[in-house]
Amino acid sequence: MKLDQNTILALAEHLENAELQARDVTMITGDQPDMDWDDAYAIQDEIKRRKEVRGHKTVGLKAGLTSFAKMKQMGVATPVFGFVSDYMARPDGGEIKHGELIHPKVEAEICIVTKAPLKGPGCNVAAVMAATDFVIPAVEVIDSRYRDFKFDLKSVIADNTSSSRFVIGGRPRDLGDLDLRTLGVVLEINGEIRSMAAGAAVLGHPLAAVAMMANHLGERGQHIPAGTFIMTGGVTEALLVNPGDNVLVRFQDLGSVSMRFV
Ligand code: 0L1
Ligand code: MG
Repeated sequence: MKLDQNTILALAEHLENAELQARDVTMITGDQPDMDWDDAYAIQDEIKRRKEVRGHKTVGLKAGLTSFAKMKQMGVATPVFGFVSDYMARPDGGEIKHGELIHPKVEAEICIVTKAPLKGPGCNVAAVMAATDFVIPAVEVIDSRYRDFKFDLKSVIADNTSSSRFVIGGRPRDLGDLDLRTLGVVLEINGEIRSMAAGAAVLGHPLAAVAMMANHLGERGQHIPAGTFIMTGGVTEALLVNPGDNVLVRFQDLGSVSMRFV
């Protein structure tokens, strides 16, 4: 680690305030060019600690930048990992207040809930399959706190991978009834098809993102507990939304997820 504890605490407060006040900020590595990956995750951990101290529950984990489309969109080659809190959840078919966010984008995600702990290193897709309780679809609303989306990966990790809102919908299905690689996803905004993809867009298999997450946590002496909701990453590129937009995502075999931005 390159940053001292006071700097980590100050940067976590700075980024969390930007999230809660829907105020954009400049990329933090601009002022902290020596910041390393451990510093970035330490800032994210401190943001999680701050939320939990205020009584918010951490209700899920997420992998981000896992699809070839998103990696291309963001010009990166490595996934990132973050978390979602209880207050970020919105009901399927409900409203999301655009004014509470900076410049939200939507992305369709194949998610799982685990029924057994997953521990790295050495976690692979088969181990994740054995630990999967059920599959469920969601739409993630990401909202980078960085002005004009100008950031690098370390800044994104510190900013809890742009987590802001998420909507779980559709219906839970057993993994054995699905082929997540060929599972099709169609994303519409205001009735217009804006993006289409299959599950294999996420690292060849969406559960590969979960294996990478378990291995990432294993390096830090952590694991994925049983009963964890995990978002495997957007299958498509992320799409900007405006007030008044209706978003509908149809997931093959899993039903649909919708929301309206007001
Ligand atoms: O969920 C994600 O894919 C995280 C994306 C982080 C970068 C961004 O805000 O686009
Ligand atoms: Mg995502």
